[in-house]
Amino acid sequence: IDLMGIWNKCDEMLVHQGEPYNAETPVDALAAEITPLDAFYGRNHAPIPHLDSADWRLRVEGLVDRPLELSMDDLRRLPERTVVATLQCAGNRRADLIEVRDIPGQVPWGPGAISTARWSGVSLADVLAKAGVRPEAAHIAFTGPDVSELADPAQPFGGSIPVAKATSSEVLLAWAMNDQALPTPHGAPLRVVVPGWIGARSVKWLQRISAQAEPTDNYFQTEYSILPPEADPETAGPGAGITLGPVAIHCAILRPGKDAHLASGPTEVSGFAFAGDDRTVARVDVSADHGGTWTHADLDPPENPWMWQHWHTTLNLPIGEAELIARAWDSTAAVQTESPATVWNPRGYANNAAAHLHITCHP
Ligand code: MTE
Ligand code: MO
Repeated sequence: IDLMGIWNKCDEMLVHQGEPYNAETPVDALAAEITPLDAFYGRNHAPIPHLDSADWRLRVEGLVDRPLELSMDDLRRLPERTVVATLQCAGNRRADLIEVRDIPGQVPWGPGAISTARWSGVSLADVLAKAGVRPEAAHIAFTGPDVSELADPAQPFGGSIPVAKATSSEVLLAWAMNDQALPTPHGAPLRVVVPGWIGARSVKWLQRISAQAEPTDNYFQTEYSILPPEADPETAGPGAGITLGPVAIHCAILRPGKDAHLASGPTEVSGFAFAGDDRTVARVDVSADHGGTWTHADLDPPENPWMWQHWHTTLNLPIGEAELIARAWDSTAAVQTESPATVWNPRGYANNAAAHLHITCHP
């Protein structure tokens, strides 16, 4: 069957680019615990490849005792695992950084380059155990087939994670999303899902896993890094930045909407927060007076550490213009920084500044 054919995009997607396809999840879907498949954000660096799952093979090689070549049938003989996990692009909320200073050539993501699915497949740890990862291996590298024009030199998309994360129970090689076959745009027949880490490490259309002593030298491994503000991303070398791994605590205000006009008085304010890595969200504070006073929002309890948590509260809004601010704390007491200016970086990654929202209230 042609999976692309049965994959419908929700009409409300905020499409930043058609080719490569880059689109963010609309607000209604961000407010749901599990994102419907047709509204799950899409982040691509090259045209979406169409792989025939019958001929497809996964190679497992490098510092392993038993190199493997596995078909989908081979993989399906391993125990099936399911993890509900939020996936978030490192470029999420870049638009707020662009307001501080322009970031040319990068997708101006709002708060919707994030979604949550129920992922099913095999545990990466089980596949690595079959291959026998040697003690000298410290990193597990993933490679897909899609060659991006951005990569220099030209090479397929890839990334790596440390062995400790790769052998944790939450990292999956997934063939299903929300109990349906993984759609082609999301990586069919098989993708990596690295819960709590930036989306770029969850390599789609996975073809090769390699155990190695060092992180991968794939272009995208260090492209996804935080450069110092004065660095020129065109000339910065691979070692110039802080390579991104775990997501940092952040939140978004979903309702009211940006620049909304509404009646003054008691108003429901809601959104989500995502802690990243193996942390949970501990508290979300919301202010309508520039941080003079804060209200603690009602926060959904964590179902597992890999998921976002939604929150809501009621604020008494005065007549006139107002700015709502929301800031989240995680279970290690890390809190979001106040201003996007603090975290501005030349490629516009990992914006975890507090959420700011301008509204106007009428009598
Ligand atoms: N895998 C491949 N092969 N090619 C890609 O361009 N994009 C990465 C990651 N895996 C990418 C990839 C990035 S940056 C993100 S944020 C997620 O996939 C997005 O996954 P989605 O499109 O299923 O939402
Ligand atoms: Mo991403």
